[in-house]
Amino acid sequence: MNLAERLLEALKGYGVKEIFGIPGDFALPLFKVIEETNILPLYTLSHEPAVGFAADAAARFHSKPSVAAVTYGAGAFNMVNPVAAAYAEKSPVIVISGGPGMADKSTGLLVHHQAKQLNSQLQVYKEVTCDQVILEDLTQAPEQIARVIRNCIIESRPVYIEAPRDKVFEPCEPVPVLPLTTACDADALAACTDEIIQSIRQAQSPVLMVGVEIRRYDLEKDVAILSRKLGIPVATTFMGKGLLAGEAVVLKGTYMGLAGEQELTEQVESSDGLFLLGVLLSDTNFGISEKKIDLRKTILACDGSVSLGFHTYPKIPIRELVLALNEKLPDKPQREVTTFDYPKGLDLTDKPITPTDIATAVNDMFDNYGSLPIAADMGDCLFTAMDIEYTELVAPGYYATMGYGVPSGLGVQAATGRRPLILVGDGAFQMTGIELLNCRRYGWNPIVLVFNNSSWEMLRAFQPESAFNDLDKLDFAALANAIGGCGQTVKTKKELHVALNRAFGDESCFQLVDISLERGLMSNTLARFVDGIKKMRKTNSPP
Ligand code: S1T
Ligand code: MG
Repeated sequence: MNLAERLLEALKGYGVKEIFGIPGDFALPLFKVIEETNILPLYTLSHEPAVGFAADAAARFHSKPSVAAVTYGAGAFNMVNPVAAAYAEKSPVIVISGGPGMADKSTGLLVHHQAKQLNSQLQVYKEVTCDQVILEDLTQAPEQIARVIRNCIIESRPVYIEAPRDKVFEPCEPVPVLPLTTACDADALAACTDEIIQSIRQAQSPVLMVGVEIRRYDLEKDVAILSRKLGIPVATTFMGKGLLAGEAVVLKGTYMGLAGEQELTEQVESSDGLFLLGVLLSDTNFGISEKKIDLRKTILACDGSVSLGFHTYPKIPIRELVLALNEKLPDKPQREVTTFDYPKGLDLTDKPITPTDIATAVNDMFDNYGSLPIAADMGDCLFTAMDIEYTELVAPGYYATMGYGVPSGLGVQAATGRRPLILVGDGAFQMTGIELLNCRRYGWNPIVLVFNNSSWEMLRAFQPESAFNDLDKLDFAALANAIGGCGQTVKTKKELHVALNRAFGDESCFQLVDISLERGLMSNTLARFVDGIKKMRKTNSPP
């Protein structure tokens, strides 16, 4: 078998289920093998940022790596931002790039698609991946491929593999299967779990806050068991909204500091036993805490270590930690499972629509048709999603890049076969919304809600005096009809309800509802978030 076949065989063996990509001359041999062997399905999209976002979302849903395959130079550089987003949010994307072969490198001429140097691309990708390799020596390639894929899984971060085009068809040995467990000192693990259990038992008001790592390491069921054994309330971070969906836990909601539900904010910030499990300490998770959370009083398990107060247990992987805690803790009777109320029952009037009406209307649809997994872009659509009933959600909650919504929704449907609900602002839709033209080829039928306020509203909230936040009022419904979907424009609450009913009821193609919103309107959550940020900036600004 040749290098490409061995690589594909290994990817499949380590749990990869699909490849997203766009070929180019440096990658044509690789894509030829991908297509002709069909070891893994290939989904080509229209622009490389979408390839990266789709693979990111697929990886988040699988809790296993997904592949973004591109050509050298123009393709790979186009995808740096999505891979940076995946790195920041710990999504295991495997970047595979075609590359120049020896013949290309020895002409003495500048190679097309080359930037500064031939290895400039590798240098750039070193900044947004946890491991990298250029497969130049096929005697080493099997071990190199195994090492890089394993690191992608263990660290739950992107990795970079460059396959020179003159190597793809060369014979190659099988890629070894490496163990995916990581060394964990048993005594340290025992001491760490004892200390965690003791500090939670001594606390008056312990709270378990879960973050994205419990999904990345496929631990949601184990963490649900842990929360029941600990018998303490659970909250998610902003990034972690949607975690534990469907699990029987005492879930109090999503912590958002000043922008969140006051009672939960108080419960988290006054806790004397806050257990942050798989939580990234990002500004979007904790940037607008009403009271500074004293991290010295918290237990933080993330990135392979556990900190309690002023001391840290290094090399305690989160999987081993959760399983050891569950092993030690006795079962407890299941307490009531809290369900928190979301806005429902949209009033069907001819009044204009507000962002929170959209959440209400979606909640009404979920009651009638069942809930859908949600892919949200950056903008008020993501803050509005906080008012939508608890379901699985992929969104750039920390890295906060626009352009994520539509491609990630396509990635969710490719990865899971489930119809996604995509929430996207008009500004973000202009970046990657056109990727919907790929739906017909693959039979994808997402429901896309465009928050059309003809504005970069989130920016206007911080800098209202800037006219550049005014966007043109575009007809996205007409665009949808032109590229194989069904588009509807709505201006009133009643029209919104009718259009959503039609969209949820029609699975024949992708459905786009172009929702007219007035400029200057924000969801309740975004309004509180903006106030919180402004308050923090005022407090922290020099006198
Ligand atoms: N470019 C990219 C790729 N990502 C970004 N996050 C930004 C720029 C900055 C930015 C925001 S929010 C925002 C921009 C330009 C406006 C979003 O407009 P739209 O999609 O219409 O949503 P809404 O009208 O609800 O704001 C964040 C703060 O960085
Ligand atoms: Mg907008």
